[in-house]
Amino acid sequence: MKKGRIISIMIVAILLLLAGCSRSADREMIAGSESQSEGVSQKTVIGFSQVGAESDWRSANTQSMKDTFTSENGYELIVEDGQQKQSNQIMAIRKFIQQEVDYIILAPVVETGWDTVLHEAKSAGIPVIIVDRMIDTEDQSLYVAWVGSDFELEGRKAGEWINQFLQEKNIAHANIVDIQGNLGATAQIGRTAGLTQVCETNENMTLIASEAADFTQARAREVMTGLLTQYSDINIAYCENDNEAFGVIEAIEAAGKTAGGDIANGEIMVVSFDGVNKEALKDVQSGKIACIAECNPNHGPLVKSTIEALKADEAVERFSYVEGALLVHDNTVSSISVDGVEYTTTVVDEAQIEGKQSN
Ligand code: GZL
Repeated sequence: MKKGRIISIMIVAILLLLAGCSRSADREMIAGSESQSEGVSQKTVIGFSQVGAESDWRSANTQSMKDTFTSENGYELIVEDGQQKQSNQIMAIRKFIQQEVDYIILAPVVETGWDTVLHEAKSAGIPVIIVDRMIDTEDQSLYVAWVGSDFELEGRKAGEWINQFLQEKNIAHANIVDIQGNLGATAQIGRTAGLTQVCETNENMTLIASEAADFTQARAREVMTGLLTQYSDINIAYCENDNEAFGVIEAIEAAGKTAGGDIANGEIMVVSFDGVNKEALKDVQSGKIACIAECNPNHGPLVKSTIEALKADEAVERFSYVEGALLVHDNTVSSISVDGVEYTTTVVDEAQIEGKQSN
């Protein structure tokens, strides 16, 4: 073979080799955010589009996925932080499609607006699992399973606990403000609906105001500060997560009032959701927060069993629920009933606090 031809074949071979390297480099570069595996992966590759890092619950939820989908367990997990913007989450899903991941996990910031991008994932043959909040779609084929909490039940449990507490303390009536999560999130929709349902069926509880605070401490402090100037007769602050409760307590104390259960003597009772960190449970132990409807962030194991079933072509649970307790300051109310189901309360002690993560 002529010398020139050998050289041109070698040049083509080198160019092909470089193209291959740049593709894998592109993949690492496209992955951009955290990928939990080194080098070329023979692993099951998962793209996880997370809402953001707006709360301690969210961080615990992300950690649950990282603890579950490890390289040792045969997975490569790519986590994309949506910073609470749907546009970022849609972009992340498109990256995952481009990277040809094996599965997509989506924790949707809001319920609507997912059909187009999930059709793209479906066309690419990538199964999608929804976690935490729900999506609102006519096309049930756009996702194979959902793992999360029953948020309306959480709200009804917290609302019923308030109702029982008022009766036990012989408090004839209480005015309640609802410090809501980001509007349109399933957790906000459900927790608001649960409280509303209890208020509509019990004359001792009046919902005097509802305002969104996006599940964040800073926004909740601003919202509660405004409500305290608007209303002089707030008895209970119903906070749709613990980070909001921290901000609400700051606002109550800045206004020279006390966060506590002694409503009859002017204290403002704080009720909250999540219960994932030590600070929140210490506030329950001190009485600054009277009750937390726990929301379990540990979705990883249930999502993993769903993916393992899919890999083995086995039947998949379409909806899997994680359970949560009612964490309380004292046993004024030892149990509540919702739809005929009894839920006992758990008085927070050092053991529960030790078991939680630090902020
Ligand atoms: C609940 C989750 C909520 C948490 C908040 O499952 O969607 O979002 O309660 C978080 O802390 O921001």
